[in-house]
Amino acid sequence: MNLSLPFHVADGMIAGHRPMERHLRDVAAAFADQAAAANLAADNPLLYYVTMIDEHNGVGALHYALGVLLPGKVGAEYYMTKGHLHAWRPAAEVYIGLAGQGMMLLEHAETGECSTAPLAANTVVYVPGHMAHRTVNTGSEPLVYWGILSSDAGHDYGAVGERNFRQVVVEVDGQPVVMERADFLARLEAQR
Ligand code: S6P
Ligand code: ZN
Repeated sequence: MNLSLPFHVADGMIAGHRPMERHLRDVAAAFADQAAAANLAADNPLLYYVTMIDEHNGVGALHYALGVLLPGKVGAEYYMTKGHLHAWRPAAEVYIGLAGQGMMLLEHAETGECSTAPLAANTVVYVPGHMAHRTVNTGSEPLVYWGILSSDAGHDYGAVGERNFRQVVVEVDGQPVVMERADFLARLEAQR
């Protein structure tokens, strides 16, 4: 049993473990600007990779994952993760930022209440249970972070896949801005 694992902040790799990669086409449906996503589909750039350590299981055990979200945008919307709820809704999670600059979008599964939290080097974020969570890279360097959660949490991508998040993080005049998706879509429509 591995109780100690060396990892490298510089590239977000854990020795002896192969990360799971997500490319644009895996996440394309989540981006508001579908025309911009379609333009990038042929290149299908890598958006992020995650190494999940899920070898410890049972009551009280923890899973933990090292994520690397690359810098970039689809239209004006920053690169982001698919986002998910935990299958066991009450399960919370702690994110520890190691490098880069970004934020998390949080949205309550039942009440729809939205909040944002900065996630960056030297920042820790507590994600309460019942909150869908998505990571967004608003900087120019890779955003590297640990996520630590109960081994019983599980990942549920279904609800987020259907509803998406109510808010988007987009670049306006060179700055990251959190906006209602509906307002951003109206802006896009007005520009066409
Ligand atoms: C695991 C933790 C993260 C995410 C990673 C990718 O519970 O929340 O490691 O898996 O940020 O996001 P997603 O939504 O594609 O799993
Ligand atoms: Zn999670």
